[in-house]
Amino acid sequence: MERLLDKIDSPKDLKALSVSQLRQLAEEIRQEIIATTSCRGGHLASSLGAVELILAIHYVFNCPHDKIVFDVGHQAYAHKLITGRRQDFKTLRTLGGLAGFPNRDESEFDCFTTGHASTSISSMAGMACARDIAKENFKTIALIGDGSMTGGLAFEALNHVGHMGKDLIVVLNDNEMAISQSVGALSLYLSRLITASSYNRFKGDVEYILKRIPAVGSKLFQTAKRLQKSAASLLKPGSLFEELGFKYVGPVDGHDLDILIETLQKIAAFRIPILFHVLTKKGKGYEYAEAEPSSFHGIPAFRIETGEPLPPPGDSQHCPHYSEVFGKHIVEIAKKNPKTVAITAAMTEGTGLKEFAEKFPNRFFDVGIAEQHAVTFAAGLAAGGFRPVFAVYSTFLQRAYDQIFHDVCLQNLPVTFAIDRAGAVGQDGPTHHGMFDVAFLRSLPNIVIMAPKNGVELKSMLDWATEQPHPVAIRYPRDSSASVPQEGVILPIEMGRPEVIREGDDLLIVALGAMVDVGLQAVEKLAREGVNAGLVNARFAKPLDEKSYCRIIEKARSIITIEDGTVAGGFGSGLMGLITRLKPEKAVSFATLGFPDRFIEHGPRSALLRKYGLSAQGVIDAANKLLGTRIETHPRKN
Ligand SMILES: Cc1ncc(C[n+]2csc(CCOP(=O)(O)OP(=O)(O)O)c2C)c(N)n1
Repeated sequence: MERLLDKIDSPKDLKALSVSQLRQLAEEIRQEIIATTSCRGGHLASSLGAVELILAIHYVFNCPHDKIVFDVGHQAYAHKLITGRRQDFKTLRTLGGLAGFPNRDESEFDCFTTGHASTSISSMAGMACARDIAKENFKTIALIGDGSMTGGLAFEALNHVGHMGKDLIVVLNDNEMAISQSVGALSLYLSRLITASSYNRFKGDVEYILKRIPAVGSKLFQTAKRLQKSAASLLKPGSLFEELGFKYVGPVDGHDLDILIETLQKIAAFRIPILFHVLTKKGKGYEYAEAEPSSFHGIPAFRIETGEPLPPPGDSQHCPHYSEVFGKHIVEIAKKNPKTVAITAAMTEGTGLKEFAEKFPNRFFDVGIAEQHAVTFAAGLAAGGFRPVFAVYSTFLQRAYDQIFHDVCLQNLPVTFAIDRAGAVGQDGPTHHGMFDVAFLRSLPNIVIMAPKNGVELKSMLDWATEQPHPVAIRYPRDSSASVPQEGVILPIEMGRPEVIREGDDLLIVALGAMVDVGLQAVEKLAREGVNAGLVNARFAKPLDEKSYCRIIEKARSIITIEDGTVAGGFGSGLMGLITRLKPEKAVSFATLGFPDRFIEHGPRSALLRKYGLSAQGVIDAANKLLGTRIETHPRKN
């Protein structure tokens, strides 16, 4: 049977459909999303939960004239499918294919590029103000989840924009989940609104029944009403949002297209700030995602029939990822030191803190999507004599730069930052790559920045970091932790000191973290071609121990640094600065390998590393340039 979806090239095509056809379309969209994410991975559960909501918004409003901003944007697959990207949807998250999030460069229907949480109300309100100054006429709508509503930025926006009285709409997509269960007072408040709404419905039913009891019914009704009065005022729905200047509408069933469309049509007629509270089920329509919405939040490719994740290509024996190594070891550290406390900003599973949370509930804090608060909260814990470890993805730590400066580094407090997803993360793309942590942390006094070459070294670094009297950041990628085989005795971690893995006279390769593996492969290939290259595992991006580097570079004429991050202000530029300072008379040719000074697209991590020369071949190409040789190590075709 021909699908309705195959005839939808733009949201205009929706308008010709009846509501029952929209229901069929919703089902077809779900199947398409499940089929594509089963091959490509992606944000399945959130996207399944928002299908009817997205259809209803597009049905009532006129995008791209009206502006819809998706918070995070991980729920926007249905939007992509009905805005002219259906044919390309199968390329989702692949190199050169559709992005996993809304992107202004991808479509005129994506009015704002997103990926990080809690930005939608601010940006949508900015568009509303721009519209009014320019005397234009369109609607602006922010679609935000209850998890993203816990972010400070969303609160700041609510505080600012409600009272401006502008014509704008916030649609609150409440599934009572962030990645895990939503946390905090706002989440409790939203639950009370839901309960209040069932209470109000229940109250309506009671009134209906009492009034129909002959003779006494009306009296009973009056008495019941008096009794209810005080409780009812407590349960007045949406009063928090009303106080902030919004007209609160809801809560309504976010999978009921009739009610969604009817309510949105009414809302569209208003020209005031509206908060429309919608209840949805995360993972709706796919039994495994409904049963385990957290696991299906962001997933790798999976088997549709069973919901089981497929092993990544080439991963024959499972080797623990850095996050897993971190998660297990921080539990060991906490067992030994009762002062160890752990913090996450709504990423318990992703950062590997699940076991810690179960074993030490009193020493574990999920603060919600609130990275700024997490850092200052950690600083407070450290000032109170504890050893906080904030496990966070590199890209989300960017939110908290001022807090790292003002609350941690300036006071030299012993907070450990376990920076996961450093470097290229892969399919989530530029909003999620962890390119900048070394560059932005390196300029702050007091903080020490480290990167392990493998899982064993990550453990030693964690042991060391959690004993230091100052802040320490340890960065590691979204990757398997056994990249570099561990042989022999592990040298103890000493402040700023690198580890010499191999001596060599012709060329020196200094690699940071997981890039040691790339260096090792290059060194071995070069050795086969008669080039004697040395390899150093930097261990530290800051500080760089002068004595060690003085000795290491003594004979080196050509140096290549490799790092999984931006070269602009990164580790390589730090080392180059040190060498020119230490040996101004020495003529050294230098190449810094890393990601270039621009935003890096989405695609598999391994493909991105190859594309940007962070591979054995990339190092050999750089060596050729520096040494003026032409070493050919590409496999030859016979
Ligand atoms: C600043 C920031 N921190 C963390 C994340 C990771 N993250 C992506 S979605 C998400 C949960 C969002 O919950 P909600 O807004 O309720 O949407 P749902 O997935 O439940 O539909 C989190 C924590 C992020 N995108 N941005």
